[in-house]
This record gives sequence, structure tokens and C-alpha cells, in this order.
Amino acid sequence: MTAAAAHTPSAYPLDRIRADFPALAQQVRGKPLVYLDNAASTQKPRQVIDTLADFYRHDFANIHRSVHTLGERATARYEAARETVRRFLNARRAEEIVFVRGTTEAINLVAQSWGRANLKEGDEILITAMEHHSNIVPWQLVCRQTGARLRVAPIDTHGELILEELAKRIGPRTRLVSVVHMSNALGTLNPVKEIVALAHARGIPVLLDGAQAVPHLPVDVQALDCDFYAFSGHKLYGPTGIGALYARHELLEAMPPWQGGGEMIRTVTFEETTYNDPPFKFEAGTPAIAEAVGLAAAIDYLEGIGWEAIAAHEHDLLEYATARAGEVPGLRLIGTAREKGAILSFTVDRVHPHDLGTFLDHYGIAVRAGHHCTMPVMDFFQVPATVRASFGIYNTRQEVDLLIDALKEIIEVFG
Ligand code: C6P
Repeated sequence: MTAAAAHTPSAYPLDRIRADFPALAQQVRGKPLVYLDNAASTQKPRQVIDTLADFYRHDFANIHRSVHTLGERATARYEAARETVRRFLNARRAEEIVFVRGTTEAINLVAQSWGRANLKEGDEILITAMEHHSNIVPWQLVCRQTGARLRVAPIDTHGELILEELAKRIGPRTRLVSVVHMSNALGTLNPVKEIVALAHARGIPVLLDGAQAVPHLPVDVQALDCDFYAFSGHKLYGPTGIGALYARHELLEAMPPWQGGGEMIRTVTFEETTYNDPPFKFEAGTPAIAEAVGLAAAIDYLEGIGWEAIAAHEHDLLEYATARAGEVPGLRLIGTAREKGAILSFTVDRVHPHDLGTFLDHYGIAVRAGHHCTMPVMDFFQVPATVRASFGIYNTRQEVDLLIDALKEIIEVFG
């Protein structure tokens, strides 16, 4: 049987997609690699690898500085990548896309620029109990700097946000609501459009952490009506070290710079500096040029497959894996929200998640075991850690079978 097993919708070009990812063809510990750690980072298609190599071979130079041919070519490709990200998020204008290192840097940028300029003693930032540490700690830092405080909307035992409780916490002191679009620890897809509507009804801006959402579903910042949207390229089949912050243009214009250096200035004297326009005001120093170009290649690649096809394929994998997980003795799913992305987080009786992760590696199966940078979620479910299998565009039902069979064997021996 080919990788495109019988159950996959026949239109989905699974074999062709798998052939695009050189890393998938290898053996790990004498077994074919089963890569189920996509929520941590995805593998890269040759279209992205070749774009990076090609760019370095022919077009590389620093950007926005040099009038020579390579400088102009590199600048054009970097700015074309910004336009690709604009199209990808359906932002109104390319100036609303700030290139950053990833989601973490995007949220820190908002906290240190928008936050320090707009927060004061007694103000509140509202987040949820399922946030990744990068949507908690930057706010704690800015709260310490400004005297603002962090409020947290609770989740239920399925790992769903309790929307009425979030609504109750939006009050006269709330200055920003910052919420994960899709949880990395639970898979929960949050009702972000409703959350934005609730906050906007009180004139409060909303940041969405899209790190996990963008690889799985089309995102339209105009339809969502959010004010900030953050994502990382490396979870989107693109390079590391690149990601983007979308922010409404009027917000970016009003926000002060957060890092000083080259490129973000208009004029500099020892007495005074004037700043460049957004997005350049927020891109101090030489940026990740080739990585931005590689990110655009990844977006083009995904758009070539089509979001509907990707969503259908991953939904099928999640449903299949969830059903088969029921066969594993002592397995407890952590995160059973009605609306979920392709993440299966679980514990099993009597085998620590870290040991399970190590045993699975002996079967050639790569999963993540740990707290997933969501310690408050682990505390809520009273587990030290979970094992997380996260699926991507190239995973197959056969790989789910290998995971389930390996779990059964491990539990028989060690459980
Ligand atoms: N989650 C995971 O294994 P960076 O590291 O900046 O690219 O992304 C941070 C981040 C922010 N929000 C969410 C919801 C995330 O899932 C992540 C990264 C990885 O789950 C690494 S901890």
C-alpha cells in the first residue's frame, strides 16, 4: 500500500507531498521516521530548501542599503515576501506586516512597544488559562514595568475556554485581550471571532497568537477583525528565525520603536533621532533576509496544496487518531474540545510521558513529551507533562497505526 492509504480523500496528493520532504525519507533507529512533532516545528519541503539555496547562490546582499544590483534584487525579494505574508493573512497593506524572529518576538514587541506606551498602574491585560508561556511572560514583564496586572479567563476540563467567564473579566480597566488561536498543548481552537467582537464592543484591542493556527487553517485578519496577529515561519514548513506580526496600520504608526539601530531611523544626530515609517520602525538591524524569502516559498507551497484540502486531510488524521487512541489501555486524552486542530495530547497510566517519548523514539516515532511551555495547563490537568503527537500535511493513517501499535507494545512491557 502507498503512503496515501485507502482512507485519505483520493484528491489529496499525499505521496507527492511526502516526496517533497527529503527529511521524511530517512530511517531513525533502523525504522522509517514517523515525524509527529509538527507543533514544535515542521520539516521543510525541497521548494523551501531550494529557494534558500538559490537565494544565497544568486541574489543575496544586505537590503534597503545598497544601490548595487544584488542589493536591489535582495530588497525586492524581501519586500515581495512581505507582500506574500500580507496576502496570506489578508491584511489591508504590506506596511501592516512586521518581520520578526517568530511568535515570541512578535508578542514581546507588542508588550514592550504598545504595552509600555499604553499601560499604567491598575490597568489589566486579559489572557486565558491555556496560553503558551510566550503569551504570559511578556505581559508579566510589562506589568512589572507599568504597574498593570494580568487577568486570566479559565478553561474547563475539556480544555475549552469558558467564554462567559472571559466576557465577565472584560472590565473598565481592561486594555488588551491576548488569546491563543489554537492551543499547542490541547489542540483547542478558540472562538476568536467572538472574542474580538466581545472586546471591540468595549473598544479594547485584541492580539491573537496564531503560532499553531496558521499551519492548519486559512487566516483572514480582516474577517477576524483582530488588531494584532502573531505567527512563526518554522511551524509553517518555513525556515527558523522568521515570523510576522500583523498589526493595524494606525496602531503601528502610534507605537514607539522597541529596538534601536540601523534601518529603523530616518535621521540621527547625537541630540535627536527621528524614526522610519512602519514596518521599518520595528525592524532594527539587518533582518533575516533569506528566511523571509524562504517563508514566502513555504506559503506559496501550502497555497498550492490548498487550505481546504489540508484541513480535510488533517481533520481525518485527528479523528482517526482520536478513535484509535481509545484502544490504548490507560490512555487519557488531555484536550477534548469540540473544535480542535490536529494535536493529540495524552498521558498513559504508569509510564511517565518523558519515558514514553524516549521509548517511541526507539520505534522511529518523533513526538514531544513535556509541558509544552504551558505549565499552567499541566497544573490545571494535574499532570507533570503530556505526550503530544501533532500532525501535519505529510502524515498518514499508517503513521497513526504505527504510533498506536508502539504505545500498546510499550505499555505491555513497562505499564
Ligand atoms: N510552541 C511547541 O512545541 P516560537 O518559539 O516563537 O516560534 O513560538 C512560540 C509559541 C507561541 N505560541 C504558541 C501557541 C506556540 O505553540 C509556540 C511554540 C512550540 O508547542 C515550542 S514551545
